[in-house]
Amino acid sequence: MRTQSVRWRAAAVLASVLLVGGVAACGNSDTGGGGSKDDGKITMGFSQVGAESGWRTANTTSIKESATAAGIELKFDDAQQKQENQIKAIRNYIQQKVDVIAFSPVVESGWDTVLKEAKDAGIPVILTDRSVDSADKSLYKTFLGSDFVKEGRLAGEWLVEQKKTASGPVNIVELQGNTGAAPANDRKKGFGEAIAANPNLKIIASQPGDFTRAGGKQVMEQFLKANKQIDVLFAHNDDMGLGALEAITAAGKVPGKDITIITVDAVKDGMQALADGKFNFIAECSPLLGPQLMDLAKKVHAGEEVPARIETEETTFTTEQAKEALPNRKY
Ligand code: GYE
Repeated sequence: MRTQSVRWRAAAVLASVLLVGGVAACGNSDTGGGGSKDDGKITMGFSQVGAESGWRTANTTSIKESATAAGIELKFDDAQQKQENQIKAIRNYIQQKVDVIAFSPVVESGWDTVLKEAKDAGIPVILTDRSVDSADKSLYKTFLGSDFVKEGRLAGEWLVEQKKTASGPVNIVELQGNTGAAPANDRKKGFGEAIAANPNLKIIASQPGDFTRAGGKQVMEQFLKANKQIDVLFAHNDDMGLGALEAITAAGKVPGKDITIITVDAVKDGMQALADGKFNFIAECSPLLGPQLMDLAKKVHAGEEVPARIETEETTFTTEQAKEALPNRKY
């Protein structure tokens, strides 16, 4: 008897889930073409920046795993750091009438047209990791990601504190992320604002290294050739910092001692370099955005209001803190 009633209840629950799912799907197609399938399953089209860094790899894994866990069907495209590929992928998703489009825009500008196309098709868009500079905020539902200005500021404030007794100029070189990317623009801004507190701190060279190890190595080699005295490197991510380590060592200098190295992200390899004393400070940027993204997709699909901006919680690490955190680091 007991098993029977349990079974009956399970069947009732299943029926109501299917019903709610069906209604949600119909509701969505009423809004103008998104979510044409009536199977109650949410389909997300996701356009990823690329595979340029350890951060990105961890972010992709988080998104794929969370989609599976949330029962969301994921269509995934790697844009290889090219905006044109992202626009193509988004147009494909519109054509396929996915329920939700999510993407991490490689650069900040130039999205209005394609975002308008998605809006006209009734498909909600969620920005994740990086944002766009569109004036029309109705073109997307929400932006989930870090405060990159804050990361740059935290990096700069740490340096100001370290160099507060410096009596002469402190020469800083900066490895930027890819040109036009939100984290490159914002980290530069935050860092610059913070170090303005001490006029001895001067950025003597600043170039994009595209967030890659190869880019970081190559640009650091140029910096070392062109500048006799480099005291500090600020790299917009761990990978560029890791690439720069090779160039610094090859130039006969000791990273972390002859040159103070500050980075952003705190992926495992970066944290190891910090624990080993090759890096000196990292401002964390979490790539584990998948669970929150899937949750938002469900809410947006169900027509629920979501906050326009959701910020990731983050911290900073010194060498001692990296040693402590490393054993439990997930990415
Ligand atoms: O810091 C970098 C990656 O957009 C926050 O992109 C992300 C950045 C991250 O390539 O490593």
